[in-house]
Amino acid sequence: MEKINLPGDRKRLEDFLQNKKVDYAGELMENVNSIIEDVVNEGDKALFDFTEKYDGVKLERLSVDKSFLKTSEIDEELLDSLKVAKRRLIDYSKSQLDKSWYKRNENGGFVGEQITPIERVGLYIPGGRAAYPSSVLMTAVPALVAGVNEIVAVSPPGKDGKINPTVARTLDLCGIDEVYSIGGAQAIAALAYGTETIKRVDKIVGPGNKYVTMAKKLVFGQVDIDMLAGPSEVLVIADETAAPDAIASDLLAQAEHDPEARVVLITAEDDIIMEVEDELEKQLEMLKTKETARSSLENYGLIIKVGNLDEAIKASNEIAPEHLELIVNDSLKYIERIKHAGSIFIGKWTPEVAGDYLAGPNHVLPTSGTARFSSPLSVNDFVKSSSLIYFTEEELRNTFTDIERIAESEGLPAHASAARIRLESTGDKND
Ligand code: HSO
Ligand code: ZN
Repeated sequence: MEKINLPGDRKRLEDFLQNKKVDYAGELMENVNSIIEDVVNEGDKALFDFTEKYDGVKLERLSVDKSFLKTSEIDEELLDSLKVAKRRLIDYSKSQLDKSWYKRNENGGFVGEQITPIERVGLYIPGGRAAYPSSVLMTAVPALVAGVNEIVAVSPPGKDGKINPTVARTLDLCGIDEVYSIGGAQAIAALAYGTETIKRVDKIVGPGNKYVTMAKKLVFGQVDIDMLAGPSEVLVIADETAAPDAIASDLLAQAEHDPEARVVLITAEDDIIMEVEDELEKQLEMLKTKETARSSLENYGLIIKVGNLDEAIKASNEIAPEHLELIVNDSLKYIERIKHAGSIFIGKWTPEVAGDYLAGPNHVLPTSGTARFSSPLSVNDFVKSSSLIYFTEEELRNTFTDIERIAESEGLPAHASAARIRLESTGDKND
């Protein structure tokens, strides 16, 4: 892992932050745009063609057999653990859900918000290395709790034309039975615009590779999307009380996701740095995923030596990491000073992986510094609100002069009269 000192190596931190930005222009955009156009123009045919080209398999049909979802092989104990995770996620999502509200005014009217679920949502579940059952739960559960009527999923097929069996059974665990074995930008296009077989959705959620992410960016507006996810990140702030082996294993847990995963350690302690580096070497050797993890650490790993905890927090706020671990004495004391982070893991007993699987909060989190302005995926991403306005005659009498004045200043006389005429009208007397 690269090592820098702060505040001295400020320039290097800036490069690191710059390096995290995903390039959403150029060739990638053109390629993905042309995939989307083909799906819009040719529908199902384009989906079959792209699946053959990119996934190397000739599909007979796009939709996944319901019986495959129900009967795919899964370890029964794993299924039990997924049920535990699901229950805890449901619980968290329920507490999180925005409720409709009304506020009466003194004239007997009210204003408020009515919350309604989005009708139809598409979940993108990656294939290959990132075909995680936990990501099925993280995207499906909040949609279920929000009351979304139709939840469909897409996931790329393997060479046998089938989606990952564990993913399939987890979808079944969530009661999702409309599933298509397509992936990549073409799947996003199909969800956004619809084809002969696939009815378009209102919102697409879930992580994917850079093609998927670019496609989500390009279809935004036609549909809503959750976020643009970059490679996963963890940042650990550690003091002298932190256990180096735990720090190292948390860094590795992120690094093993992706050769481009970003892992950062910030500490004021030279001893911690040395011991963590030793631990990393030791633990890496034992990992099946060591190649991926090593390449993440070598290319994107960063150790930042600071003078004290204040500087550590300042640097962390600048980085705005997806996951932030506070492994310091009296950790609760620092929570409010963390301004930008997707998810904050507090204290030595809280490994980031608890959040990946079953703590309750969502593991779909803002990456690449976007925690500065966005939040974890939540049940509230699956609802929307309509504002409610109920005026009584009194309330209108009270306010029409102001309405009139503003309308006239905007040069809109029909606006002024729409407020005035009701008070002068002798017609309809109902309320
Ligand atoms: N740490 C990943 C989520 C994940 N981990 C899924 C294991 N499975 C990004 O938040
Ligand atoms: Zn993870």
